[in-house]
Amino acid sequence: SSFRDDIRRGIDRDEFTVNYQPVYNQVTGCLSGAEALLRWQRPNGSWVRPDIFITAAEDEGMIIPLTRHLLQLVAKDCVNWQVPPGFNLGINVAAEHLQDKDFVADIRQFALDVAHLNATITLELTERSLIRDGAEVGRKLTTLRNEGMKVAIDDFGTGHCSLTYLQTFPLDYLKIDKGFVNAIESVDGETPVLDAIIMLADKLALKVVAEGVENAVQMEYLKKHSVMYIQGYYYAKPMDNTALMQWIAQQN
Ligand code: G
Ligand code: G
Ligand code: G
Ligand code: MN
Ligand code: NA
Repeated sequence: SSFRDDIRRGIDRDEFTVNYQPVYNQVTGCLSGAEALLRWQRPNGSWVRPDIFITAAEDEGMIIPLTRHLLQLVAKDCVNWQVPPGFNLGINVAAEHLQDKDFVADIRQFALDVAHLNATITLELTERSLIRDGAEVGRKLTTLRNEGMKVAIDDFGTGHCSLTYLQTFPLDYLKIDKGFVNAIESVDGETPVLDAIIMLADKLALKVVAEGVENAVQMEYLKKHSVMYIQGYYYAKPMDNTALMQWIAQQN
């Protein structure tokens, strides 16, 4: 199909770039890491929305080559980064890639490419597409975790199988979808579903990242409920590599 060819040509013609969204640790008051987010600008200057092209890539068998391309772009970008110790680099991985025989090799190669950073790579798994053969994927994730990588469940609460994921995969972080953060109405109120997710994460000893945090009320609420990591426009928007390097430099 033509989207498939467009993506392939886009890779060949270097139309993809990576934005990075800083994540804040509200306990230390410091930058804790950043999530890599792919961007696509066509030769005519228009941007293709990521939810559109990621879904198309997933549907048309292009998400694995596109993710490999992203890993190469990130490796190039981070050559000159000076990140604080323990910096967390979030990479979104699709179900199809997790199920591919070369997944572990792809991630190991990336880890070697960025080894100079001394960062921790966090693999973000979404529930957009169902993971079949959970036991095999679980073994791959265990292998990578034994080599120092972390695993996050992304967009938690929005997919088909969140609770199954919690039981099947070795996990470190739970990223709460912005829809639940958006439901916060006041600092002292209750947000029942959000509160239940936070309690669940605590029970499972998972660290929590709140996504889509846009204002002070949400930030204060999440602090009050001991959510350690904050990601959203309130702290920082996704930014290009140059802006990220400036952002990191300003932290010290
Ligand atoms: O960045 P927003 O940046 O608009 O991203 C929209 C959606 O696209 C999000 O659900 C995000 O997880 C997904 N996305 C962005 N970059 C990547 C990527 O490199 N790989 C995958 N699999 N998904 C991505
Ligand atoms: O991978 P994931 O679906 O978590 O990607 C994060 C998505 O959320 C990206 O599309 C990113 O641009 C978007 N995003 C990040 N911060 C905010 C925010 O504060 N508000 C909203 N509405 N979207 C955000
Ligand atoms: O001044 P400083 O470099 O700490 O702030 C960097 C960014 O982090 C700013 O955009 C600021 O809005 C956000 N920020 C830092 N700490 C806090 C905090 O404790 N609460 C809130 N609400 N925002 C913070
Ligand atoms: Mn993500
Ligand atoms: Na998410």
